[in-house]
Amino acid sequence: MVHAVSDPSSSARRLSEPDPSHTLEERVVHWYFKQLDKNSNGDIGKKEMKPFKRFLRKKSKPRKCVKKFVEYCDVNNDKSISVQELMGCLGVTREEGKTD
Ligand SMILES: [Ca+2]
Ligand SMILES: [Ca+2]
Repeated sequence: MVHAVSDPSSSARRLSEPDPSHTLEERVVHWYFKQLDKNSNGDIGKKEMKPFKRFLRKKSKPRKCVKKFVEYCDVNNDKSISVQELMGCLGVTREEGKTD
């Protein structure tokens, strides 16, 4: 008897496996981004930023810093935060050859 060579478990597992090239921080930011991006359009808009601001307020003492922080995050000034911008402002960037 000849068996068909197929292993459904291996292909199913591949999807759920995290990308090994991503650092833990990157995965956390990606996860956090997904939580904030309620309409899944790949950007954190003004309304979606509210929980993030709340989180920042807990972390930082002077309130005006929160506004500055979001402005600082929004590199291209489109009033929404992309996952790259979020990673950048949280310090989770992998710029090769940059030691600072
Ligand atoms: Ca969104
Ligand atoms: Ca932006």
